[in-house]
Amino acid sequence: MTWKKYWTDTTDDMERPLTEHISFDRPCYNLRDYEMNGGYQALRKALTLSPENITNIVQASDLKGRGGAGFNTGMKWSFVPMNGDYPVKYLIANADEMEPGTFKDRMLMEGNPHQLIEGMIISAFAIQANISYIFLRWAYKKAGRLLKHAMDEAYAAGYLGKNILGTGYNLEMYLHTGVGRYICGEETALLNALEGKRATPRAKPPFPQVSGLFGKPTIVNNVETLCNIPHIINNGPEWFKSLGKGNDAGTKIYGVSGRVKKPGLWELPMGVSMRELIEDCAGGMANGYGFRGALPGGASTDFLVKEHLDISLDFKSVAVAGSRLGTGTMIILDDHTCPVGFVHNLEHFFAQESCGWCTPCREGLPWTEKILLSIERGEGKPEDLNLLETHTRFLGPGNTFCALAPGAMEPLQSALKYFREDFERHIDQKKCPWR
Ligand code: L3W
Repeated sequence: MTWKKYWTDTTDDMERPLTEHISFDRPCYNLRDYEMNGGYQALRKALTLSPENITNIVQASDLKGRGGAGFNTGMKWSFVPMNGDYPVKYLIANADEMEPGTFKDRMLMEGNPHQLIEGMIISAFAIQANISYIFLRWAYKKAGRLLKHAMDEAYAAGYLGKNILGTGYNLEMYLHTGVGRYICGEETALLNALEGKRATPRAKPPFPQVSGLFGKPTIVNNVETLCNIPHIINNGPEWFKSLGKGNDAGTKIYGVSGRVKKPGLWELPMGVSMRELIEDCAGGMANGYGFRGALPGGASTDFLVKEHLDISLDFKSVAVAGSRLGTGTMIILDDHTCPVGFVHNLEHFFAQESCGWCTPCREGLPWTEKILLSIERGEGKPEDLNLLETHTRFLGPGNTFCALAPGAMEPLQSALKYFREDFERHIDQKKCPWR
């Protein structure tokens, strides 16, 4: 599958800074194309500003992390000690995109690799890091080739390496490919993997901003987050805020997958409604299929259902509705798909991807998966539903080392809430009603 099939170019005149130059006809792979479109002007401007000034601009823009958690980017940068006691610091692009249903960062890296590189150089300058890494998902081979080519071009043009554009600022950039584990998307597991250790999460605090890679101050940001930085520097924080519709600033690359007419990715104002995304962009449900629910931000978020169709897809509104915006790439549950089988499939993924470090996650996820499989096969018992609910609490926030298991419990706990009668029918009829 290639993202191109799933990307729809819309024709209205809305500003789409992240994808403006991502086009099938005229790809923006090379430095020359990128510069012709105004590329690296933001870096030139940033290098005339003080690092603190850049952090303040980013903080004022209200850019929030696009990897799933929505933490304020400028605030995160502001935690990095800048008093000269830490000469070694690192900037890392988290390109380990493995959240089910999520392929937005792949489009950004394959469609316009220099945009990420420019965002990284500005971000590294803001925290005065001299070493940066792109931690790339192993399966993203094409993105890897294009990024490597773009990095070589950036080195040759003096945007990377020693004495960047004659300013005295030095930055090395390395492309590091993971080996295909979901847990490496968790920032501290990523740091361990990069150090050559087993990819298990670390306790937080200390946060990576003060003690990260090799114990040095480190910023880890998602690809989409970093791609926004050149545009914020070029156009200012007020412009960025004006792009958003509701509670949040900027645009967002939203996605829809599942049985809709046109699955895809779209760059839209932060805060479009779920209805606009599903009906206007994705063309509504495929013929013969009805909408039952959606996981708004990849698999590790709670279901939203019909009554939520008019909510804004911003961090706060989705949280008020009982879920999380996550990565903003929605997976639709249709009325021909068994919700128990759907959730079992997700829990199978999470159980397989548990790093095994903490007991609740290592033991609880396979147990959860087993119960769901027995219900799906018609072998479930009435008391299994209470047991599953107990699991959602024991594997919930505060009981595990990282967000993997609590995230895995989100689709389950909300399925038990919204589709409970489906679970009960499996148990009563001793078979899956969809088979
Ligand atoms: C300093 C504090 N820093 C938080 C920083 C922290 C990190 C960022 C977010 O998980 C979620 C997860 C997935 N002082 C701080 C602080 N920070 N408090 O802010 O941290 P956190 O802990 O809120 O989230 P996280 O552990 O990074 C991210 C969910 O996103 N997800 C997305 C997954 C996406 C992929 C992918 O393929 N790209 O895997 C989907 O829903 O489940 O809950 O930098 O250091 N007091």
